[in-house]
Amino acid sequence: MTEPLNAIVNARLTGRDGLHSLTINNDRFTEITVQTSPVTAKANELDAGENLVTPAFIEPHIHLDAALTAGEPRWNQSGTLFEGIECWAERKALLSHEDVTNRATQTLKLFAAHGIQYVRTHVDVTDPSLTALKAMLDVREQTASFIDLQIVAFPQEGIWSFPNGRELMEEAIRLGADVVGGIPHFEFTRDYGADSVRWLMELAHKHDRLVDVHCDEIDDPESRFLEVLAAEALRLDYGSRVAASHTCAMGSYNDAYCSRLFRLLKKSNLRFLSMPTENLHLQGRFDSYPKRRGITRVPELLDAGLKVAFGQDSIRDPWYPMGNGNLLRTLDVGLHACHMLGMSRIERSLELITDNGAAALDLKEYGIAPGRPARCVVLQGQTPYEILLGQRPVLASVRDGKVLVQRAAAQPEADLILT
Ligand code: 17E
Ligand code: FE2
Repeated sequence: MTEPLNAIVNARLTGRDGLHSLTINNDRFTEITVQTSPVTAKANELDAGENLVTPAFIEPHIHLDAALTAGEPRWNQSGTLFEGIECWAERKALLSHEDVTNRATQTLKLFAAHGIQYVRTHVDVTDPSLTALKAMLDVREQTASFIDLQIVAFPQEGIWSFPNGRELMEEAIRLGADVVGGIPHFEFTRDYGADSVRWLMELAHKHDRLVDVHCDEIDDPESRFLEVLAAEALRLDYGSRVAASHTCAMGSYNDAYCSRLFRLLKKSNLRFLSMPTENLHLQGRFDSYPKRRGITRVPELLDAGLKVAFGQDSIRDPWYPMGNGNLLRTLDVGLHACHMLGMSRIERSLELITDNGAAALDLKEYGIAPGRPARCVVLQGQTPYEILLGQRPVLASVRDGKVLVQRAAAQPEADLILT
């Protein structure tokens, strides 16, 4: 580990003009001062090189227990969510503690190399041995120096539709899961789905846990569990602690229903997580043409004042064979898929992988401000537009005043020999 930094100099910050110095003391930012001109970095100062510096990236939705298992024991050929769940059930039967800890740790290191310092992972608890959950609790401890990890007790095969589903969820919470999950659209019936949402909200409320439900990840416009989740969040005054993940069906709802729904969503103040690369791949599979994108109404939710963040969901697993840990790639695809390449959207787009993720994860001490933990990333570019165009990996990731990751600037143009 390197010496602690005293400052980061020559930094651009979103929403402020000019260059800034961020001073650091005892792992925390102490002051942000405007520079009149670029300065030479002194010993124990990091030179941001006039690039944009943002809070550390957040991966708000990933399945680390399944990461890096694509093709084992077979490939998902149809590309549907449902075949993915079948492939995963076969792979799940082969899990061991080391298998899960190795793949999860490898993936978290890849994320850290891309400036991610906060991760929420779903872990399948529809397994009587809870092997993956127990392994992930160890991973949470072993990787704490470089990642803050939240663990969701995720019932992949249902709470109502899997033997002892409720007991397994309760046991996962007892063992130390941070977040209560759910999957109402996969339960056998609508009643099971709605009952499971009401039950999981009570469980979370009783044990003072966060909530993150895989909600309506299907192109069926009749899949309306989001309204149940939002109504429960409102009733329990719990909205800022509840995230609705995927909500793909909202891309298929009619506008009249959405108009009614949005009134409730605003009142309940739920958080939203959208996984654009994943759902472009998994959804629309039962359509001929025109084919739906299968992505929730991201710009409309943002314009309604709700917090939406993007996540990767998968990294080379039974649902999605791609993924490289670079959230800028996810952001780029998401902005395309959601018709969000207007410049005013691009300028605010980094919020989708930083501040909005912090709201979804209910992080208490996030952001670049005096008194907050000195955690940030130095990006390759001066503006969000430049950063999106390049999608180059972070130049540095700083955690609690120490440099966690540093790499040389990529200059692809310099490698080109034009004749
Ligand atoms: N499980 C699920 O239900 N949905 C997904 N998108 C993934 C796992 C990756
Ligand atoms: Fe997911």
